[in-house]
Amino acid sequence: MKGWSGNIMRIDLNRRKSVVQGIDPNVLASYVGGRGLAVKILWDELEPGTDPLSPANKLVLAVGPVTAYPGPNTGKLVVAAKSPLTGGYGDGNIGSWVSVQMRRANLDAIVIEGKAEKPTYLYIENDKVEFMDASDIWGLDTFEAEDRLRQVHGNNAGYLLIGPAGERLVKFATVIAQKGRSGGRPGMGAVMGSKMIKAVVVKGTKSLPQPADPALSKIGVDAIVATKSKQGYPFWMRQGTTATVEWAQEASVLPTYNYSEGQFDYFDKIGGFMVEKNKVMTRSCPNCVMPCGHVVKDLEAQLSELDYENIAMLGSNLGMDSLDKAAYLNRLADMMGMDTISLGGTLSWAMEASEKGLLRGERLEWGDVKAAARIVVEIAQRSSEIGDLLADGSRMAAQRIGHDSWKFSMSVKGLEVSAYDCHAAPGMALAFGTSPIGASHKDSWVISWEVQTGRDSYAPEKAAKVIELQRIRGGWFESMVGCRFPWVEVGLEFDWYSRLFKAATGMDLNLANMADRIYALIRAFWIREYGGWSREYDYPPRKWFEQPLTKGPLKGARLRLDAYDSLLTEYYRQRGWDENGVPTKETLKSLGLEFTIPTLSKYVKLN
Ligand code: PTT
Ligand code: SF4
Repeated sequence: MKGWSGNIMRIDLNRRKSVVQGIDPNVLASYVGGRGLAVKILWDELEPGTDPLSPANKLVLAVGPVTAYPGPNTGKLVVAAKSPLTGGYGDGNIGSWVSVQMRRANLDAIVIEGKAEKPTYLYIENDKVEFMDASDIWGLDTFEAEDRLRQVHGNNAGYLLIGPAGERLVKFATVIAQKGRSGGRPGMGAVMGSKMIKAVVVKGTKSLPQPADPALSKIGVDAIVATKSKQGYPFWMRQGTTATVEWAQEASVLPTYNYSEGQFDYFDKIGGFMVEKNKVMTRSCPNCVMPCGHVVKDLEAQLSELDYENIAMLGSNLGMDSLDKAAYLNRLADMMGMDTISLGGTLSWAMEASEKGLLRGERLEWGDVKAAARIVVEIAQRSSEIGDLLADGSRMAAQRIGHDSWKFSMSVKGLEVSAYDCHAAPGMALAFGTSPIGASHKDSWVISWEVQTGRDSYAPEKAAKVIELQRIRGGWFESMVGCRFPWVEVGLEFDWYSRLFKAATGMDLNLANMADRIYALIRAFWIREYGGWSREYDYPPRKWFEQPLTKGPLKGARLRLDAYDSLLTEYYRQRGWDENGVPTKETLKSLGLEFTIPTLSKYVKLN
C-alpha cells in the first residue's frame, strides 16, 4: 500500500524481544493510523477488564499516512493505552521528532507490552530494539533526562520521556518531548512508568514510505504557502493560542476559581498580550510552519513554554494573578511529566475543598503559588498525604475524602475538563460530555461557533455541529496524524487534507464513515471496559447545573439538566446510538464493526 509503511513493531518487555510484522491493509484502509489504529489494536488485543497499570496493558505509539510528509505541521504522533485515570480509552497527540523518525524507520505503530525488570529505556533504530539500562536517569526530571540521552544518541534521534510523575504512577502523568510538548492527558506517562520505561528513543535511516502520487510534495508545499498567506497568520505568530485568554474573558468562559466563574479580574496579567511582551522565543514540533510554543521566563527566571490551556488552568483557575506564576507551575509540570489541565483541575478542586474545610490539616489558598508549587512536586513524587491524594486526579480524590466533593470535581469520566467554562455553553458541555477520552476540548471545540450563533440554545444543530467537529478533529487529525492548527486556527481549507490523503494513499477520504467507525469503536471499548453503560457517564460536571455564575455579564447563568438530556438524546440519535449511548447493531454493521457485537452483547442489550 502506498503512503503507509505497512509495518508494526511489537516490543515485549517481559521477554526483552521485539518483532516487526506487517499490518493487514484492510485495517489501514479502515482505521487510517494514529487513534484509529490504536483503538483497533487495543480492542483486539487487550483482555476485557485489563488493569491499566499492569504489564498486560499496551502502550501504542502510532503515526499516519500523512505524518512527516511535506505539508503544514505533519510532525506529530498519537500515544494511546487503556487509561489509569478514566478506566477507558486514552490517548494524546504529541509533537515530537519520534513521529518523523518512526516514518523513516518505516513503522506505522510501535506497541509496547509487558514490564521491564528494572528501569529501562528503549533505543529503536529502524527495526532493531536495544533494551538499555536507565538506572542512572530513573528519578530525573524530563529536562535533565532528555539532556543526558541526547549526549548519548545525538540530535538526529527522537525522544519521548516520562518524569517522576510517570515513575510514581500519577494517574495524569504524560509523556514529554522537547522540554515542553506533553501528550497523553489520561495517564499515558503512568502506563509507560508502570512498564519501567523511562524513555523511547527512535532513529530511522530509511526513506519515507513511497506516496501514491509524486505530486504529494508539491501539494504539501502549496498547502504550506496557503497556510502562511492566511489573514490570521501574522497575529497567530505573535500570540498563538495564548490570545484565547482575552477571548475567553470577553465571552465569560475563562475558568476561574475551579470553574465557579467565567471571568478573572487579572486576566490581562496572564493574557496573550502579556505573553507577547515577555516572550523569549518560540518552539515548535517538527515540520511546523506556525509555532505555538511561546516561551517566557517564570517566577524563578527559568524558561517555560506556554499555551492557552496551561495559562488558564494554572492561572485564572487557581487565582494566580501573574503570568510568571502560571509559567512556574507549568514548567514544574513539564519537568515532572504531568498534564497541566488535570493538574490545574485537581489543584483547583483541592483549593475549593480546602476553602470548604474538607481537607484535613491542609490549607491551600487561591493564588498561593508557593504552596501550589510544593504540592505539584509532592504529587509527582507521591511524597505527602495530600500529594498522594491528588495524584489520582480530582474524581478519585473526591471519592477518597467522601462528602459531596465529587460535585465540584470538574471532570467527565475522570478526566478533568479543559479550560472552557460551560455555565452558558451547552454545546461545549455536550462536547466535553461525549469526548472519547473524557472531558477534552480536542475533539470538538464548538464553543467559538456557539458563542457567535447563540449560546442559550439547546437546538439539534448543536448536536450536529459537535459531531461535525468530532469527525474532523477527533477523526481526521488524530488519525492522519498531524496538527490541526493550520485548519482550526488560521483557516486552511479542509480540502487540502483530502488532497494530501489522496496523494499519499491513492484513496479518496470518506471522512464521516472513517471517523464514525473510530468513534463507535472507542465507545465499544469504553462499554466493554466499564462492563456496561449509562448515559450519565456523558454528563458534564454537576457544578454547571447546580451552581450559577455569581458575577459578570452572565451572572445567574447555569445549564438546564432536562434540556441537556434532550440534547444528549439528539446527539445519540444523530450518531445512530440508542437512548443509553450504545451504538445500535445496525450502526455497528454499517461501519464494519460487526465483530464487536458478540462482546458488547455480554454487557448491554444491543438494539
Ligand atoms: C494536549 C493538552 C493541551 S491542548 C495543552 S495546551 W492546547 C496542555 N499542554 C501541556 C503542556 O504544555 N505541558 C504539560 N505538562 N501538560 C500539558 N497538558 C495539556 O495538553 C499541543 C498543541 C496544542 S496546545 C493543542 S490545543 C492542539 N492539540 C492538538 C490535538 O489534540 N490534536 C491534533 N491533531 N493537533 C493538535 N494540535 C495542537 O497541539 P495531548 P503537544 Mg499535546 C507545555 O497532547 O495529550 O493531546 O494534550 O501535544 O505537542 O504539546 O501540542 O492550548
Ligand atoms: Fe506543534 Fe503548535 Fe506547530 Fe501544531 S502549531 S505543529 S502544536 S508547534
